[in-house]
Amino acid sequence: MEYTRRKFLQTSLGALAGAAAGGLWSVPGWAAGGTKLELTAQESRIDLGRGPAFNAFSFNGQTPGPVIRVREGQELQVILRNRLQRPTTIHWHGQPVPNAMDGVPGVTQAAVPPGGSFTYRFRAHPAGTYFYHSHFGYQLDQGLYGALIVEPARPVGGWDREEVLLLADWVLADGGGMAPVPRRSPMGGMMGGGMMGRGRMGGRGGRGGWSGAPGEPLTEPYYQGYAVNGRLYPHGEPIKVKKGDKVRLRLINASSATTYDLSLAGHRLTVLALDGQDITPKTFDVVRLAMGERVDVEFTADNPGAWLLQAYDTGLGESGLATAVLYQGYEDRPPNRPGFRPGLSLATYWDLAAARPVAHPAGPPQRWYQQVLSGGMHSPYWSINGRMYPDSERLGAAPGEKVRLSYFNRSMIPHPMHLHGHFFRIVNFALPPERWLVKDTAVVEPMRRLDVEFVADNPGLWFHHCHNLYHMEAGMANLVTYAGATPPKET
Ligand SMILES: [Cu+2]
Repeated sequence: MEYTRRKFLQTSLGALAGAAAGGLWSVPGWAAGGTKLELTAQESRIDLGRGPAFNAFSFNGQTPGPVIRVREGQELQVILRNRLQRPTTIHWHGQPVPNAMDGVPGVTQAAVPPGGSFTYRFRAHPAGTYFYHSHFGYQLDQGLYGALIVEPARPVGGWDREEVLLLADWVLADGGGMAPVPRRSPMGGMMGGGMMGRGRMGGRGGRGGWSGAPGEPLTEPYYQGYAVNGRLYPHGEPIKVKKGDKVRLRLINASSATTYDLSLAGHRLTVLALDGQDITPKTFDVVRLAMGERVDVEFTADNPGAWLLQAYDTGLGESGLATAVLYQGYEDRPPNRPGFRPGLSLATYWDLAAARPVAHPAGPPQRWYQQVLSGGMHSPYWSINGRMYPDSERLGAAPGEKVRLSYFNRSMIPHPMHLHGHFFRIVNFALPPERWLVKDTAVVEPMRRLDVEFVADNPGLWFHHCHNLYHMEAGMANLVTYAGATPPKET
């Protein structure tokens, strides 16, 4: 998805002149004013460019679905039409939408039945990089997701081009992530995990082969490909640059069970934003994205050549996640791979701070919940405080209260914990609270503790869960509740 500064100016001028934005954003169904569109969830033939084509799910016939771009403060209206043979919903990951628009079946709405439709309506706020995805069953691992970009109310320039890169793990078989393919054993959770070690330790495809007893949750599959914007390397669109260009990449990890450590050969990456929220820019060799996280980075095209932006350890070359960055005059050269070697700098939460002071109430929290994350050993189930959704606890909050969650990861793999409807701050005693990172998804590393705090400012019943889809479906979820909030009646 190419998006140049010139195009941006044209669009801004067009909007000033009151012209329809249709066409400029490459969003089918985009109406005048740029706030209304339709997303049809349907079964589609998926061709990632390599490997067999197979049947999985799409929005409007494409996976990822169309990039939705909206201006901060504008109302976004999306009509979801369900042409699947099972229920579905859409969740607006990271956007603090009104509770009824949050898209969690059985919590904020009744799932949209086959043949049915539902209109999502909310004011896009705040600006940043987000995504949307089905929150029903395993549909996230079957192709139902797309990018949601909220442009700042006042345009911020400074980039010659901008690319949205949506990263996804794939099983190349009918049904996608639900296909009857070899899966990691629950013990595999001990070994493989979400980041380093994946692929290499697992062995692709052949080994493992665990399939649960009937009625037990699925464990994660051995993925067969890692796509950037729905294409496997080298079949994707390369990023074409000219010497001197300043390039912004909006990286979105829509994967169900894969964390990426990304590096761009010949360049370093300057991190601009995490989960859509600006940070004080800082430059690294490697940038990590867990499931559900978004990272905005920029680089200056000052090293002409053909280069790969690549994820470590999803496999090298054609088996891994990669996309080419080609300078003018180097379009036909084979791209150089990044050298993953000891001593590279890796962006962690502890190296980064909010770009501007963001008010955070001082003093002790009014509510403080311990959240012990465990499971995966000899069992396909995952839990918080030993309980599995829907039989999990409810974390009560009242409007205006400051709530702290202390995560203790008592397992050997990381869990990217995601809270709906709110941003939280990552507690970091090395920084004053107003500079703590503002995020909606935070990775709790194996056998470690991580604390977050949020202000209860969006009443409702909110899902809180691990964004590894297979952990979520295996119980690792609970609810934040405000007094009086009740789930919708199932139809
Ligand atoms: Cu998890």
